[in-house]
Parts: sequence; structure tokens; C-alpha cells
Amino acid sequence: MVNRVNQKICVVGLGYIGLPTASLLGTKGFTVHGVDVTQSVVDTINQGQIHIVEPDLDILVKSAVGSGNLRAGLEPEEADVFILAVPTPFKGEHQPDLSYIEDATNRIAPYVKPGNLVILESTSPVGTTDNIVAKILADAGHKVGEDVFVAHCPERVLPGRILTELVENDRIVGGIDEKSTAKAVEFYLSFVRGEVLSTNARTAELAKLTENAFRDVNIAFANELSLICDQQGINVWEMIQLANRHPRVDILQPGPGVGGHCIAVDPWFIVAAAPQQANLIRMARTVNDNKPDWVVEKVRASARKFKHPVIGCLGLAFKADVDDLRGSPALHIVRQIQQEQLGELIVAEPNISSHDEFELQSYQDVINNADILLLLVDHKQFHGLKASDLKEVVLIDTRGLIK
Ligand code: SAJ
Repeated sequence: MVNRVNQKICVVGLGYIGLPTASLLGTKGFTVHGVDVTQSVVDTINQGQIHIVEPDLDILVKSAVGSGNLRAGLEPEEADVFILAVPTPFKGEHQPDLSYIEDATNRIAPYVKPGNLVILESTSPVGTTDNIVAKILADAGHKVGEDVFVAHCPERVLPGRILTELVENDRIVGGIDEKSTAKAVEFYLSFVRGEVLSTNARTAELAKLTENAFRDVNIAFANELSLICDQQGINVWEMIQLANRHPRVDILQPGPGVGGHCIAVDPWFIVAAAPQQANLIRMARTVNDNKPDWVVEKVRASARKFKHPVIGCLGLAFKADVDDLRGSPALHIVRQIQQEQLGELIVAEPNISSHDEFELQSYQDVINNADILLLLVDHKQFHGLKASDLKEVVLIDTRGLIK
């Protein structure tokens, strides 16, 4: 069994995955050294504070730092287990950008010692664990597979539920060889309550990409239905609710598009690797990527009915109850409205205090002053809105929230 008290963990990348993981491990008795390239992130964490919004993360970080079990720094340190939790965006024509993984591996290489386990948690194209992480470590002189162990264990936590899902979710662990798999399984069993399932690195990599592609394809189906229903004059949300009463039908919700740094990105890694085969997956990406422009067209059509419309936008985040604007369709839509000068723009985003491009107002002010009210994110603050109270405005509800 892993003895937490004597184990030191070095977590590279203190973002939405790395910081919750590092602080969770810190409160479970491990000694954790967190690494980030941004000085302000390191300073914030060392003060026991957080730089991202995630329920209860503030309490966990405060407790882990307060107990002395979590410290952050700019440089890695020697440890028993290294966890890489850095971004894997795409570049150019939807090609995976693995530079963060390469950089993180190069940075830990001088600190890795015989007996260490290196885990890649970043969502990665098939082959990354073997051909990038294990290879860089081997090239640095480590006896990978002999006394340095390497595995992929993709993160699968849902922003907004990260702390619960870190512990409760089943985990997939795929090592570059059986010894690596076994070492990584033992490590996750020491703090995960879900099942820890073992496989090889390549299968683990594709399983993670598949999870997000599954969701993307299913959201694309819902988004396509929203276009069909609009053309047919049918309420898509009511129709889906009814169809979902079939015991084997479970359609997801249409929205303004798919955002974030996972579902809108990861399916491209499958397309990039298997362009001939991945047709449905590519098409789903296209359907979801086109949805924001369809919403903008709705706003254009409504704006034409006014001389100088005030367009009120509710929400900028990529989904409900987070502060994360990365890849947000809501942000894309609001920017487009501004660029085309479709009207006077007023914006509310209750999860952030300020924004570089838009002066934020309270959502009550936005609702009270808008001619056209565009609901983009189903934040909890907007749940009480009723159509009967919004009779004076033209309502464009991209989430089907307002009844
Ligand atoms: N969305 C819809 N309709 C829906 C569900 C979601 O339009 O019915 C939109 C959301 O508004 C958002 C986007 O899709 O813009 C993605 O949101 P999400 O809540 O489905 O997922 P993420 O990106 O926050 O997290 C996903 C999760 N993956 C799966 O559920 C398969 C999470 O478990 C992963 O850990 C995460 O990606 C990741 O890091 O890969």
C-alpha cells in the first residue's frame, strides 16, 4: 500500500485539474509540491488562496496550504510521484499542440530518480505517453520501464463538480508497461473511491478522447434539432423533453454552441489522427462550431426591428456557474454583436468581477434596460426569470431556461 505520509507528489500545472488534485492530495496526507509557470498563481496559492472559481476549492487549498502539506513554486522538486496536468490545446488546423506536455516533461526530467512514477493526466492524443513523455525521460538518461514508471491516467472531472468527481469517479490507468500500470493503479487507489481500471497507455488515451467526443456528438444532435425545430416552428426543449420519455432515448440540451477547453477540442485529436475514419466526429464539431453564428443571425434579425436597440446579454462563461471564458460560445456571440454594432450592448456575467472588453453590469440592470434580451448561459442567478415578467423585451433564450 502507498504510505501517504512518506510520499511526496510533484504536480506540474496548477490550473483547473492540477490545483484541485494537488490540494486534495495535500489534505489526504501527501506532501505536495505544485509547479506553475505563472508567478502570481504560485503566490496566490502559497497565501492559501485560489485563482479560479470552483465550489469548495478555496476551503481545500486553504486547508492544504495551512497544514504545510501544499507549497507551490516555479520549479519542480524531487518527488516520488510526478503528475503532469498541463493544457493540451490545438494549433493551426486543429492539430494537437503538445508543447506544454513536452515542456513539463523536460522540466521534471532532471528531478526524476529511480523508483519514481510519472503520470500524465492531461488529455492527450494516442501515443503521447509512449512517444513524448516516456521518450523524453529515456532520452534524458532514465531507465524508463526498468526503474522509472510512466502511465496515463486521464482526468475526467466536470468543472463545477471537480472535488467530488476527483474522488468518486472511476479512473482509467494505462501504463507504458504492466509495471507502470500497476504502480499507477496503486497510487490512485490510495485516494480514489471510484474503481481504478487498468489498461495500456494508448487505450487510456483514446478512451478519454472518446468520452468527450461522445458528448460532443450528442450535443451536436441536440443543436441540429434546435435548427430543425426553429425552421418548423416547434419548441425544441418541449419536444426533447417528450422524446426523452422514451425509455431508450436520452437527448442532451441544445445551447449557443459548445465551449470550454475539452469537449470543443479533444474530438479534433481523433480527427487529426484518423481523418478518413472520423467523419461523424468531425461533422459534430462543425455543427457545434456553427451554432454561435446561428444565434448571432437571430440577434441580427431582431435588431432590424429597432432603430437603436439595447441588446442585453446574460452570461459570458462557457457553461453554467463557472467563471471560465475559454472557448466560450457566449463570448464569441457577444464579441460578434459588438463588432457588427448591432445595437447598444449591455452585459452581465455574475461569476466574474470585470472583463477587458466589456463593462459588466448587474444582471438585474441588464434585464431592466434591454430591448433584446439574449440569454447565453444558464447560471443559477438566471433561473428565476419568467417569460411573463419579460413581456416588454424580445427574448432570445439559447438555453431554453425561461418558461
Ligand atoms: N453543453 C450543451 N448541452 C448539453 C451539455 C453541455 O450545450 O446538454 C455545452 C456546455 O454549455 C459547454 C460544453 O457543452 O459549453 C461542455 O460542457 P460540459 O459540461 O458537457 O463539459 P466540460 O467541458 O465542462 O467537461 C467535460 C466533461 N466530459 C464529459 O462529460 C464526457 C468532463 O468530465 C471532463 O473531465 C472534461 O470535459 C475534460 O476536462 O475533458
